[in-house]
Amino acid sequence: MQMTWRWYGINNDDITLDHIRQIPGVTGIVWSLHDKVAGEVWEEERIKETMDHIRSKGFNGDVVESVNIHDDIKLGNENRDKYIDIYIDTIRKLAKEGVKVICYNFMPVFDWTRTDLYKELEDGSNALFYEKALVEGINPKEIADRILEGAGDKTMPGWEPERLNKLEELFEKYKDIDEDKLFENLKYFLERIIPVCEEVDVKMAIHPDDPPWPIFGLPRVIRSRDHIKKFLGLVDSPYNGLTLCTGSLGPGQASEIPSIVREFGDRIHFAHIRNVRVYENGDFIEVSHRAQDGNVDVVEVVKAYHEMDFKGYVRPDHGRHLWGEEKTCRPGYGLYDRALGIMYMWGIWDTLEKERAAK
Ligand code: CS2
Ligand code: MN
Repeated sequence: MQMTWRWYGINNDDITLDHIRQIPGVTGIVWSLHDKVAGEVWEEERIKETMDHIRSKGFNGDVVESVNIHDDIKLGNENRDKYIDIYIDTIRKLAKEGVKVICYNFMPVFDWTRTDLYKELEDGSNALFYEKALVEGINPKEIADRILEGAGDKTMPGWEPERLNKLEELFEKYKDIDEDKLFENLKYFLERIIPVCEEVDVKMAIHPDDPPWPIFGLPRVIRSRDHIKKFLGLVDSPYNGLTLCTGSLGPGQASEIPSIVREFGDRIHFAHIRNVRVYENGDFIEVSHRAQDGNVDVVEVVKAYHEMDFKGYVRPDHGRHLWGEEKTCRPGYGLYDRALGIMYMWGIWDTLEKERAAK
């Protein structure tokens, strides 16, 4: 596995590449042009500038997370071809600079959703929390306001204020889009982009929906083993692959994740690994990577990747906020817990490597 770290860019992240260099075994930086809204053109100079900076510190910039998809593509309306052309242009430009994997998601309107960004855990740290009943009864605008308020002056991918200001309009457009229709629109998108990816050798890696169930009446299509199977069949090419996120799938089916990894391993290009604790009423909170701390058995997950000799990219996904860092860090993206998570994953991986060598 190639260990990576999600970094938000020059002047957009308190954690610098010099900090990241001190975390053992991190070879790649997962990046994006975070000021770009979905559907905007990515300029070659900006891509090159970021890649050069990442490389100047000894890292690769092989993975981009994310190039976001314009809602008109998800809606399948008359503007979609224009936005798919722009997406293809970005794929080609990223390929030219050496990018290998693009992570994206196909969630209508919202990216990941939480009700509380700083919920306190027993140990005094705090983390992202989801209260199921609250989301079932609340107006989506209120959730958006909570998230934006919690993020303060930090940009939050998927929660762009420009877009959220038009929430009612957006919801109106989605009213006739059900799961089948969304799959159809996803297929249309893939059929246009995957041939280009094959030509320029860039792998697409869709991220599961978070939480893995429909919210606010919006369909969600990447949320279980069966949905993943269907997705991979839409265009059966290794370039049409997955970002397998244990944290996103966790609240729905934590115990099945190791078998999902084994089943779809050859189509997983990027692994997000983290743990969640799921309560009986469906609420969940993000916890440390340690298997005992939550419902995702991270030891079994890493074992599954090791068995298949996984050569793809891995990153710790979210972390708890530790030692007061919530005052400065982007929610879910502090330094300490993600670094601890990396050491946990290496501990498992290196032990398995030694065992294998001794056999
Ligand atoms: C990420 C997602 O922070 C996170 O939860 O895992 O926002 C992810 O980047 C997107 O869904 C992928 O497009
Ligand atoms: Mn993830």
